[in-house]
Amino acid sequence: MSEPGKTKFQIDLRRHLREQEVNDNLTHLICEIAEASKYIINSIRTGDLGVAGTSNLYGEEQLALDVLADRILRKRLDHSRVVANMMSEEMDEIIPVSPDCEGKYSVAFDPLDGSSLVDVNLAVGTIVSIFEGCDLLQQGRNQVAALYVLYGPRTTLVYSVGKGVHEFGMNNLMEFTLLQENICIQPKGNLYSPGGQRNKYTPGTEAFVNHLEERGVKLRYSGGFVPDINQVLLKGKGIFFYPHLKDLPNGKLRLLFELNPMAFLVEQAGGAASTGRQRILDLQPNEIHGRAPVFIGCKEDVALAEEFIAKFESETPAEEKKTSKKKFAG
Ligand code: AFP
Repeated sequence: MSEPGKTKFQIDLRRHLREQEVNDNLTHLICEIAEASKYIINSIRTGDLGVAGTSNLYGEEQLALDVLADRILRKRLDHSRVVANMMSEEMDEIIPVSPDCEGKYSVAFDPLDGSSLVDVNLAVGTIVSIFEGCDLLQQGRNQVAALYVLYGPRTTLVYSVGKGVHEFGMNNLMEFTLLQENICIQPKGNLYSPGGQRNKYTPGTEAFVNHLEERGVKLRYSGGFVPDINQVLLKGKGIFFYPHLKDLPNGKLRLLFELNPMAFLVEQAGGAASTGRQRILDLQPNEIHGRAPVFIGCKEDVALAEEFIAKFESETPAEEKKTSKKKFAG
């Protein structure tokens, strides 16, 4: 129940978390992440768009903004007193924060996903996955919370603690206030976001895309995972995919800090997230930077993708078989 006299949509993030009966430590953690986003926004607006002169584990040149956003979040989490372990796309390994796991959380995050889009002024975002305790190499279905902050024409934050998906907007005082609660995705959509090069699609994905185009589904793709997923969530319809490719059997997106949190949010909104063969949230990661193919959005469209893949690609590629059983290729 919101405070008498306060309309539901003046509720700030901390109050909403309290109304969802989220415990104090997790409430504090989520609010600290929201607080960090204010400094990330500032770095996007005023920061150096150049390169940091370093590269991440993937050998990708780190942009100054990537490194800055990573530092901002890392510092917040470090001093939050409720984090046991953390890791991000920019880190080579898991960073221990506290040996004591009791009442604490482990956090995997992509500090500035899509950062290469900033210099062409397209939307980017921060993606966060939260587990209880010390273990970050758990199946995604064990997450206790997931959220993203979208730095677009407006700055919005979308979170779930397993009780629906809720969107907040940043006001002119840089506070996050409730925009909408219990976001729902329809069973079938009318837009698709196809990642990866079309000429590298495998037969099943190719057949699926042909079917979508014959159905008159519109293509919407920004190159940023956060705005593209946000579009599917807030329009309540659509499917995003970055599939297994002929030369990339595990696709491009990272399981721990891109796919797991978005799969948690989309499933909480009534959608689905699959590798094309199995549920993303059931994947058992064996190493922190593993990748997986992804089809995520309307439940019926994801199921259809799986049908096309099963029909046209009876054999699971050797690479994915090895990956899904033992470890994720880096
Ligand atoms: P960067 O973070 O390197 O810009 O990559 C963004 C991303 O990981 C994800 O946000 C997009 O969905 C995907 O890559 C886009 O990949 P393509 O540029 O190959 O379409």
